[in-house]
Amino acid sequence: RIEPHPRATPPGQTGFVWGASTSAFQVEGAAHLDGRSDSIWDVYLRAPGRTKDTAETACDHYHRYAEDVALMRELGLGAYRFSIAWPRVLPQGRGAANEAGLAFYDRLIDALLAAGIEPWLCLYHWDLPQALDDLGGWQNRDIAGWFADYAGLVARRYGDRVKRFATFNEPCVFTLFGYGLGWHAPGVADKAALHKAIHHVNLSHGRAVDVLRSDVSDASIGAIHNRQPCYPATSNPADAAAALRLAAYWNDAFPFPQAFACYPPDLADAVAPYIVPGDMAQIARPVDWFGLNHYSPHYVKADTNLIGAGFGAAPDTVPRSAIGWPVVPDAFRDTLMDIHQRFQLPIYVLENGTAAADVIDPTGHIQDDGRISYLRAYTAAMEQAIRAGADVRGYFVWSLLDNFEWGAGYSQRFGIVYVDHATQRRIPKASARWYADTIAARRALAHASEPRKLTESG
Ligand code: GBH
Repeated sequence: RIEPHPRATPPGQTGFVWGASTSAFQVEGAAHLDGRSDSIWDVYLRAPGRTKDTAETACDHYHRYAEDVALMRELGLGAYRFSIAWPRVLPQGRGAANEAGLAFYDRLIDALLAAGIEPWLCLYHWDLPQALDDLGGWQNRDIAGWFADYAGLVARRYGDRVKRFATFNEPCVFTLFGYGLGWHAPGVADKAALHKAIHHVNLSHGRAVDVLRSDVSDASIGAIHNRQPCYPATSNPADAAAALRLAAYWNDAFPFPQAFACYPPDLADAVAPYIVPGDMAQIARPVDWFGLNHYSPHYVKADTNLIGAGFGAAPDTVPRSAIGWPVVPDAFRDTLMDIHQRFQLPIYVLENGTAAADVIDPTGHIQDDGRISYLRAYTAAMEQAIRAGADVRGYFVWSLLDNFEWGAGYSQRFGIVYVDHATQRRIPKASARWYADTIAARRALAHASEPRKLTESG
């Protein structure tokens, strides 16, 4: 299956795609409009002790999508990655489709195409219909069939206009945080739940790949994985062992079976009870690219939690962003090289970015120097990886808009466009201008280096 790939396309060369990403739950709002039902995140956020913020309105993208597409066009984006809210198009998760919900994505996709922006559609960015969680959610093996049916509905509805499909966003984060550590919806912290969820998500991925292949001609399909080096926080051997354990979950629980039809050795025994003959081949369907989300490396310490590894323990010498995440561009370059070596697929960076201190100056401009220097350093690291042979074909910044940052609510701003959450006013930050200029400069470079067409006069 693994074919040698043509050498890397340097960014700027025609074909390299520059874009921005969002997800349905984080931007859409209209949480109970036009027939959308609760997702597990709506329910999770209502429980005591969570952030007081809600995603009921979020960025009101459901109503302001046209304005947002116009902004993307102004910035010169070549592509926009969004996700479909499963509870909007299938309120019960399965069975009857909701025409009003489906029609929203028709409007969005048509607006993108009219603006010359390629839609990248992600099927699952964490907002499982609550109705399916009531039946066991990702712990119930039947979900592979429900997910395949949902994928088919989306493929048949939009596949005439959308060709880029991602099955899952960061399967490791929502399984480990949602079923293992209890930090994300649905808030379960249980070893068996985690391992069932891991296997059923992998199975659902493979089933969806088959459906997308058969229902969409020329589909270009991948999954989006978070991957980052897991460094021991100290030279203590217990931390070194914890770092290896975390890496098995964090980096390999999904990409490894999806590429090689087996679980990483550290996980194999734990997942084995849930595997039925035929599953591993069903999971490892060929895909067209590797989607990477990357922000920073992990610094890991031994812990008493169910995987024996805790993170967020970066030594004081490591530079950090406004929210304390380590800023280590070399780790991004290394991650890209590692993916290239192991998986030998074209790579799309589908999330990279940072929260930063956004300062409104007296003229109303928003200065976010921290974000600009982060993006500058990280795109430079990507270019180093490309020069070293990694087949990176696109870069999408997280995020287009300041949006609902899960457990942190609206307290963290990742957008290159500022959103005043009280008025919904959008104000492009200095980083948006920087990104637009960067894209334009790379495009100009690409066109200048293209072989000139011979005219009739020669
Ligand atoms: C992505 O998750 C999501 O896909 C996206 O929805 C989200 O808005 C975006 O990133 C920004 O968070 O231990 O201090 O080093 C990323 C999830 C981020 C989870 C880094 C673990 C560790 C921080 N990961 N985090 S730290």
